[in-house]
Amino acid sequence: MEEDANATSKEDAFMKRFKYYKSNKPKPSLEEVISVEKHCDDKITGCPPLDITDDPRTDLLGLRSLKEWQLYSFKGHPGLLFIKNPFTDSGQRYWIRKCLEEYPRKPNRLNIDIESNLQDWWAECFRNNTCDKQLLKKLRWTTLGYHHNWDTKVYSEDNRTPFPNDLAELSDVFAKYLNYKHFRAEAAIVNYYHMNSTLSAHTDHSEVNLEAPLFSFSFGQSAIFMIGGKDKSVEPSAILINSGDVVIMSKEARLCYHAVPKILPSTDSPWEKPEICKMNDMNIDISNLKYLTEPEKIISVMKQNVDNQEWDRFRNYIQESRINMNVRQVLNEKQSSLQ
Ligand SMILES: O=C(O)CCC(=O)C(=O)O
Repeated sequence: MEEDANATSKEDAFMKRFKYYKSNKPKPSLEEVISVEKHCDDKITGCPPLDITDDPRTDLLGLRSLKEWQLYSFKGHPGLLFIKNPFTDSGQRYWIRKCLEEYPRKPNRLNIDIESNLQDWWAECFRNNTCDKQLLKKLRWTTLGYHHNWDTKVYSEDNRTPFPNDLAELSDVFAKYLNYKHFRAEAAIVNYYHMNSTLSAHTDHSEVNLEAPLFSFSFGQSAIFMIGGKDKSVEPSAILINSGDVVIMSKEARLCYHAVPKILPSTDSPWEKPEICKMNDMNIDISNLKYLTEPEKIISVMKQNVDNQEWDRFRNYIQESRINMNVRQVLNEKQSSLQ
């Protein structure tokens, strides 16, 4: 009997922690939450800077020079990697705006499609120059490329639309940095969280290719990200994710249970920093682009974003929300379709 009770409590290790961090009354202690800012040396290892030449695409994609990137690994979670905000402040504005204004347009799929099949969610939210707050709050996810099927969890060729070039290019910079030479971004889920949102425990196992890493880019409010093992009995760790941070689930960590039990108010708003005004000094080198055919479109959006008034709608949203772009490769290296 005692053994049974133990077994149940072991199985529930992930869920117990999830409930603990999710709770509002009482509020959880954040003491055990691993943060790269807190120098948790017993849990995190700062990786020495990789011997890498800079990537000419960084400025254009709103990234700092690779030489400045800070890469971490986690002692209890082999394959889990973390890059502390490698984005410039104008880069943060760019990607936040893309996730709101462009990615939720058709032909991409949205959670609200079942009730209202909108061509352009963001434009609809601001139709007639008024803000439809209810509609703004309703968006929970957008899918890109191979669309994740939430019921069957199976990707299919007839549920696929073009993957955005800029996000493919961004993911390629990260893949190259980590020496994944053949990574191709083919599917993404963009998650939209409000202050009371959570994402329950799950594994991402629908992709044919489970060797390729999964790249997770976060912007806006902070979050507690939990990651455990291949089943829920493994005691998970809780990690603080701030705006701009990138989590990479590779190797052993690729199929581990993970969840987001809590959104926390961010202590910094990098998307508000005055560095944004330096747009004209940017060193734009468009050589070596792999997916982007119209880099001038990115420059144009970045320039528009300098205008604080124009950026106001995006600011109002992100001040109370978190956005996460979760990018995967679906196919094996030599495969060109699921057929
Ligand atoms: O929001 C996050 O940090 C994680 C999102 C996630 O796990 C997913 O989309 O599968």
